[in-house]
Parts: sequence; C-alpha cells; structure tokens
Amino acid sequence: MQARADLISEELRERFAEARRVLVLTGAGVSAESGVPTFRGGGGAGVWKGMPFNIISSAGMLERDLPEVWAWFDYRRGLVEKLAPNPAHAALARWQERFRDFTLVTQNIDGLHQAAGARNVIELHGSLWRGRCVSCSSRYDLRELNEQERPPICRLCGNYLRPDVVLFGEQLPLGAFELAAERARACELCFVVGTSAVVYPAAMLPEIASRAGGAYVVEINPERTPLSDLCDETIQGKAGEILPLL
Ligand code: BJW
Repeated sequence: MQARADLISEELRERFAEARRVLVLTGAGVSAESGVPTFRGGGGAGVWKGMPFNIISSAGMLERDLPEVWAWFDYRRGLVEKLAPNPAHAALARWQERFRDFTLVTQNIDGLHQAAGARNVIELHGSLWRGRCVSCSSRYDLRELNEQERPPICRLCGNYLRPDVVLFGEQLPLGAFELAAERARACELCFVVGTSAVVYPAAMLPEIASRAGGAYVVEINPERTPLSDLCDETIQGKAGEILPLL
C-alpha cells in the first residue's frame, strides 16, 4: 500500500491539532515492521517447537516446565535484540512532546517503544527484558543480571526467577490496567494501533475511552478487528506508514 496523506481525514487532522489528552494502545503490529513476528494472522511466532504460543505462554506451562518457558523467552530476546524501532515507534515517541497529556499503553514486551525514546510507557503484559522472583517478586534487568543459569536464581531469597511477562490466565501488573483505564476515561483522542483486540482486559481500553470518556477513537491496522465497528475512524494500513503522516 502506498502511504498517502489523504488517508487522514480532515476531521482527524483537526482533532489531532486541538487535542490535549491523547492515549495510544499498541499491539504486536506496531513492531511488525521492525521484524518482530506477530502472534496471530501468520508470521512465525505463533508456534514454537510445535506448541502454539497460548500453550507455551501460559501460567500452566510455567508451573509444568519453567526451563522450557525460559528457553522460549531467551529465543524471543535473541530475535528482538538484533532489531531496531521503526517509524511508528519514532512517531509515537515524538507525540509525548506534542501533547500536554500523552499516554502510551502497550501490550508489547519487546521494549522497542522505550528504545525509540518513549518514556513512562504503561506495559500491560510486562517486559521481555526483566525477570521476576517467583517467591519474593524482586525484579531484575536481564541485561544487567548477566546470568547464564536457567532458571536464574534470585539474589535476595535464592528462589527461581521467571520471565516478568503476563501469561494467559495471569493477572496484569498491579495498578497498570487501572492507570491505563483512568487515562482512557480522561482522553479526548484514542488511537488503537496494530492489535487484533482479542486479548482482555487490554481490548477494553478503547471501549472505555469511547463510552466513558466520549473520546474520538481511531484504529490503525491493515485488517479489521472486533473493535473496528466501535471506532470513529479506521485507517487500513501499516503503522509505520500511517503514524508519521499525522
Ligand atoms: C499491523 C501491522 C502493521 C500487522 N501495522 N498493524 C474477558 C473475556 C474473555 C477472556 C478473558 C477476559 N478477561 C480475561 C480473559 C482471559 C484472557 C484473554 O483475553 N483471552 C482471550 C484470548 C479470549 N486474558 C488473560 O488471561 C489476561 N489476564 C487476565 O485478564 O487476568 C485476570 C484473569 C485471570 C484469570 C482468569 C480470568 C481473568 C492476561 C493476558 C496476557 C496476554 N499475554 C500475551 C503473551 C505475553 C507473553 C508473550 O509475549 O509470549 O500477550 S498473549 C499475546 O496476545 C501477547 C500480546 O500482548 C497479546 C495481544 O496480541 P496483539 O498485540 O493484539 O497481537 P496480534 O498478533 O494478536 O495482532 C497483531 C495485529 O497487528 C493484527 O491485527 C494485524 O493485522 C496487525 N498488524 N502488521 C499495524 N505493520
């Protein structure tokens, strides 16, 4: 698809120029142009050693086979560390200077928003770059831990670390969704970028912004999603081509 400025409606241009409180929810599609495989709709990350990702990325798998879960996330970390942010990440990092009150909420665990310069990102599903003690919940930056042993050991209590990500059936980090929901209620303009919008509670945020806050909701995705009908505008295209046009 050729990116063209006329994909952006006059209404959206005006709202974008006037908005003060803006919230963006991102998903795997925002990192697709960096080379990070998405979960659904093909792309190669959906299955690993014959296991669908909703099995290997699940609370049950963590209980059954923690070393295998580490192997899966070590593999993913190995992929992502070679990759760089794309123009979508860069555009969103600029928006934090552009708007008085800007909230970036991501379901992604790859850290590419932060690598592009985004600050105060609300990470709903954790981070590929952190480990967390299964016992005392101490968190470690895996880049600083320099620990080859799997599973790594907590320096404070000696128990195992697990990847600090939110697996299916697990609770989101304390307060993260509540903060995102509060910002969603308050925003005037809400963008939903590169998510299939099938995973909850993240997929509730645009609905909260629309119904509770009366925000204008814009979806950016090459495909339609269950949220498309709720949106005031859907722009069918790639995040890295559309976001820099705004
Ligand atoms: C592009 C593009 C380009 C491509 N530009 N776009 C209410 C109703 C029903 C179920 C539930 C519910 N509440 C809770 C649940 C259960 C469950 C859930 O939602 N299940 C549904 C799948 C049915 N939720 C949970 O378990 C959550 N926990 C929870 O709610 O706790 C409370 C609780 C506990 C116990 C019982 C009940 C409640 C936790 C969810 C954690 C999700 N974790 C994962 C894995 C993280 C670790 C890992 O990385 O392995 O997070 S799953 C996976 O999906 C990952 C993602 O963050 C998440 C969302 O995926 P995303 O980002 O949307 O990616 P894709 O691949 O799906 O879509 C990519 C999109 O990009 C596509 O649309 C493309 O078209 C598009 N695209 N190129 C723009 N260039």
